[in-house]
Amino acid sequence: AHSYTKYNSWDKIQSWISSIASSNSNLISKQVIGNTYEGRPMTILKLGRKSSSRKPAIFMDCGIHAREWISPAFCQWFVKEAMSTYGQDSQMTSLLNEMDVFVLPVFNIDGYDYTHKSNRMWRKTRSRKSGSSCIGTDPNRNFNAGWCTTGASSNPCSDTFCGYSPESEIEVKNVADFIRRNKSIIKAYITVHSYSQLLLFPYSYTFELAATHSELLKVAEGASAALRSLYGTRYTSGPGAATIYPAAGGSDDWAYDLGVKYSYTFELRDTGRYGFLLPESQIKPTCEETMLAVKYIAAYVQKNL
Ligand code: 0X9
Ligand code: ZN
Repeated sequence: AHSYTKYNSWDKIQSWISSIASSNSNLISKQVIGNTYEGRPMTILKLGRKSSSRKPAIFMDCGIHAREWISPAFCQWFVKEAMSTYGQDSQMTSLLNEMDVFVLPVFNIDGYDYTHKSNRMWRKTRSRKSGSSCIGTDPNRNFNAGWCTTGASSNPCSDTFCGYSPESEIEVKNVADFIRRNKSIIKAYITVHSYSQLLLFPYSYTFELAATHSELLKVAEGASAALRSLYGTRYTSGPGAATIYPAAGGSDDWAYDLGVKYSYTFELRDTGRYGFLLPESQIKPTCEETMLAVKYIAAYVQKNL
């Protein structure tokens, strides 16, 4: 059965998506933005009080990289918490009254499924192209942001393969199309990865500072402090290139350059003891502390609409 404190398979997450949406039909609507390479539906949950006017929104995705299991676990936790605290917690109530939150629980579904069935350490998508026997593209190297200029590989066998062209991956194209279509209402972009305990923001494709660097840093430091207040978990914040490594083609840089002013990449627990194999006993504390950081960013965005 589905559990918020376990790493659920894609099949369980898929039925969870249907059931949480139907049991909260006042606050959740579902939208399929396309299918993955292997044909699985990519479903976005829109959380928010129904409104006749188009509300400003936050977009959040989890599971860009297949093996980072704590990430989809967080998106599921976020949706659950949003539903159970709406009407109780004043910040969540106000957030969902005034804004919508688009949640894509698993971005790279084919890869995620593959990590459950065949290779736990798989990172990329599962697409194939004639001419190479190697499988998959790194979806976080496939966005059109300095594409394949640094920290990415043009070798299809590499784990950081940038793909044959920007948005060559159908999953990337589906998400980019959705964000472009909703560009006027999307005020923040949050993407959840693991591991390293970092809160990153643009840029990663260049060492140049973003035009709004100081504001991005200030919000990241506030969010990290909120996160740390619960269990003392330390996060480092900063621009991707200088904080982790230069790497082009990432979703955060792409969304920022499109005009989404608040664009963040979380790298959740831990710092390497377990790495991608974070024990299930850490799902609850990790999700609880991360909620505080995401809510901090959301509150800031809401206040500055
Ligand atoms: O390399 C990545 O894609 C991310 N780290 S991970 O270990 N989860 O693979 C960091 C992404 C930072 N942002 C960009 N490179 N744009
Ligand atoms: Zn990742």
